[in-house]
Amino acid sequence: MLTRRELLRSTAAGASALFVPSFLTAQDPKGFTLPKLPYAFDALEPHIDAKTMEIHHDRHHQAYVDNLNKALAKHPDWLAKPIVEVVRDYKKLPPDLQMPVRNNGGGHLNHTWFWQMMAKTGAGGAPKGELLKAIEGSFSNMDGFKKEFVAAALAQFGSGWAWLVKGKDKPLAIVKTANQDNPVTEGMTPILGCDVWEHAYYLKYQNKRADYVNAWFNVVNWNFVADLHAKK
Ligand code: MN3
Repeated sequence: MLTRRELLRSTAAGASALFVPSFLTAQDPKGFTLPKLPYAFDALEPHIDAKTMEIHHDRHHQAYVDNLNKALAKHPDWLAKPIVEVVRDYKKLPPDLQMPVRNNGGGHLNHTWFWQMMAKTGAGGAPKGELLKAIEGSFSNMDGFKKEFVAAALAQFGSGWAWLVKGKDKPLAIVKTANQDNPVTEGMTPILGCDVWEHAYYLKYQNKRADYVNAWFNVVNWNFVADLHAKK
């Protein structure tokens, strides 16, 4: 369970308060490391298959970590920053480093978050209380929310992510980002994200992205999402 994790206010968040889990703010000064998956590779079966999880975590995520460390090798001050700040502030880097850090830092941030946003099949709970109220306030009901989320996931041409973020006008909003961009770069706070790169689903779902996203809803860690949502 992730509910015990302390959520920290990011100190350099600027105007808008940004809450991120402590596993995204703790940082080893020697560089970034691949976090352990919080469940077994086959924990999300039958919705997400074990082989996909193994390749996704051990190879894709590892590659983002390795390439990020390589890109920042000559910038120890950046290597020591929490990943969420690296991604939020990458435009302050020298121009030749911005793209590799945007892509690989985003990849590391997004996947570190993504693993926690899912839970073993049957263990993720369901939206309730304040979170459910916020979802209903922004999307009428759960079905309306899911429909809009799946539509955003399908509308992302090529690789990217669909996100549920704390909205400015409405309690919650859905946005999509290309490649490994994260809404934190635009000052938004994501509380749920779905990886719609083909590497996240192709082995089992091939070109059927909608089937993947609908199945993925079965392994969402709503307890974790509620934790993120509860932080003001
Ligand atoms: Mn991925």
